[in-house]
Amino acid sequence: MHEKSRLTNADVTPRAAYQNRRKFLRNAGLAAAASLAGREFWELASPSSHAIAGTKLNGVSKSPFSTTEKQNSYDDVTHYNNYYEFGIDKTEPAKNAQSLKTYPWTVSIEGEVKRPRQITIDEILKLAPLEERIYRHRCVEAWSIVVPWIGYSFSVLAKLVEPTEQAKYVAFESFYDRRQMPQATHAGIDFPYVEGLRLDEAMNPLTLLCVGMYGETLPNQDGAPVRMVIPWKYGFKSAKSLVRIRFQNEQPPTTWNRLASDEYGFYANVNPTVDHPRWSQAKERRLGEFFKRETLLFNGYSDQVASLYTGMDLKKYY
Ligand SMILES: Nc1nc2c(c(=O)[nH]1)N[C@H]1C(S)=C(S)[C@@H](COP(=O)(O)O)O[C@H]1N2
Ligand SMILES: [Mo]
Repeated sequence: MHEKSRLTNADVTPRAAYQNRRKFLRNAGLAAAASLAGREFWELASPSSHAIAGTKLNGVSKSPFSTTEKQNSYDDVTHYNNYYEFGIDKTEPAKNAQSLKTYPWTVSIEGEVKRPRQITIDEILKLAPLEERIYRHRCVEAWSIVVPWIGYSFSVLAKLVEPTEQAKYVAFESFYDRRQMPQATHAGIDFPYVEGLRLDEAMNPLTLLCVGMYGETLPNQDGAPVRMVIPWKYGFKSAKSLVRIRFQNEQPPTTWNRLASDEYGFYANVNPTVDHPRWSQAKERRLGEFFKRETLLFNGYSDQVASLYTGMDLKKYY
């Protein structure tokens, strides 16, 4: 991954100003909406505006999987992002992703399943009770954050479509549209962004189908309207803005592995003893903290996931 840039919020619209503007637009009514740009028109005209970024999610329960560690601020998590389709600088997605049209939205679930289907974001939001999962998130670039994500176990979705005996892996594909993502051509990687998991990894209860954070639907820069969160793996495994989920027999190609297979493996489990060729993975910097902290095997989730890798040489399957 490219060198990380320093965090500066100076040229990003403060959240309060952004929300006030939206409130004003909502109150301005439909007559005015006709003259507005596409996304804002949708916010006003759509009967299901609960699917729009930054909308409060109700009935969210707590989860025993949550950490009690101090959460990062909403501002940290929404202004220090990796979302290369919207630029490679950490501050760019907060600005550029606002143009992403996240409603209506459909995810195609296909491949080795008995019931392939298209599922809308409205259906995804209602498929299971929403849980808050406060997870550690560790980027391969050696920074980390603690985020109160919202969603439910990916296994819920998998059971809905009934994987066949042939399904051994799950491939995830992010949305890609050059017109909505003009910065993507400068990223130096091929889009759409693709990722994958072994089926048993995908079915682990920690693997989260994520629709929100901090009590609200996902901000665009964090992968609205639906993304993966796999907390024991490096952040790049958690694909944003999903449009396709494919169950299959073969191990799927993954974006960073395709680009540099010696640097980014398929498994990408957080492991302080397996260094990235260009930097050590032994320590990490929690955003907002000065001193580095030790990185934990499987990002501290060994109890839940170590058994998935019994008998595997983690230096070989990195
Ligand atoms: N489609 C897509 N998904 C992506 C990325 C990306 O560039 N494009 N970056 C990954 C990386 S490297 C990280 S660390 C996390 C960052 O998620 P966050 O910005 O919500 O913290 O998203 C992951 N998912
Ligand atoms: Mo990352």
